[in-house]
Amino acid sequence: MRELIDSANHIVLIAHEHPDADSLGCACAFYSHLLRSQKKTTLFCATENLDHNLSFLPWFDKVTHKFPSSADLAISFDCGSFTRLGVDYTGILIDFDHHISNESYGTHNCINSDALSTSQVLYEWFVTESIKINGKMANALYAGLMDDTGCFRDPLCNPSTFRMAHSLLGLGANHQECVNALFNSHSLASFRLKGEMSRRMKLLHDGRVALFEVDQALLDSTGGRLLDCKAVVEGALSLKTVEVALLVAQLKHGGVKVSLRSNGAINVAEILEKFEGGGHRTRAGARMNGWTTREAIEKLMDNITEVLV
Ligand SMILES: [Mn+2]
Repeated sequence: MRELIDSANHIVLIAHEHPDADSLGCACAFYSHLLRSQKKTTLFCATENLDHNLSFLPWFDKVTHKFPSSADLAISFDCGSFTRLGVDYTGILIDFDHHISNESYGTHNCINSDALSTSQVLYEWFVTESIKINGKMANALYAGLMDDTGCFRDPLCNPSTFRMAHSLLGLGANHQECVNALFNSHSLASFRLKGEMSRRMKLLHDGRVALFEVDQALLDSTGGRLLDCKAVVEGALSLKTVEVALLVAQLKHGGVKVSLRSNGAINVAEILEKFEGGGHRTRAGARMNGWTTREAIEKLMDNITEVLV
């Protein structure tokens, strides 16, 4: 893989559509790394309106939404499936990822589904390859780890998670900047949305399942975004009895977006794989085109009920 990178003339680094700090952070970290080689490099993301909370990531302003035709190597970060790239690229592709559901769509794949973030996969690759991690790279990788572990609250956090965090902080990652941007900067709209979603939350199966149904009217009346809903769903896991939290959100142009979170007891990626979704044991998502929220809730609850022992 190192040879591929060394011999390429124009490398494109791809963050997935609607990127989070893990995907974009990795791409930015790799961009910082390649800048030292003075190689032609493009930072690409198909989504035009990036989440402004991510603007603290290094080289955020360098992200372009037009895929360069002269690229002879692409590297994708945190894209669990080929469609998440948001571009029909057919050349040589290196795929760095940690999704269990990843189907190894790259021509070269660097996937570790035990890693809690793609930034962990990338960090370990940098270490193996003896690539020096500068302060900008450290901050971007730390942001990815923090985001994907829910600010280190994921029950799967383990000694290697904290060893990596410790090392990155030593290399110049800024904890305060990352935590403020990723976890302490809510919009008023998201706050209002949280209140309304909490009020409407349904507890099922003796409180073991928290169900959130979100329609367009709720998003419109609060001004909240789909992205804001996910944090609310994750928060429901802090309720003592809740093992699984389910969000079914109506999409503007039809179909529904599903997010499923678990406290680790149940593998939610397995459930959503049946609906062409995927993710991780504790966090998974799916887009169900052509489904109404009613139908989706019914079918998903059937599947959840089956695995609740
Ligand atoms: Mn990730």
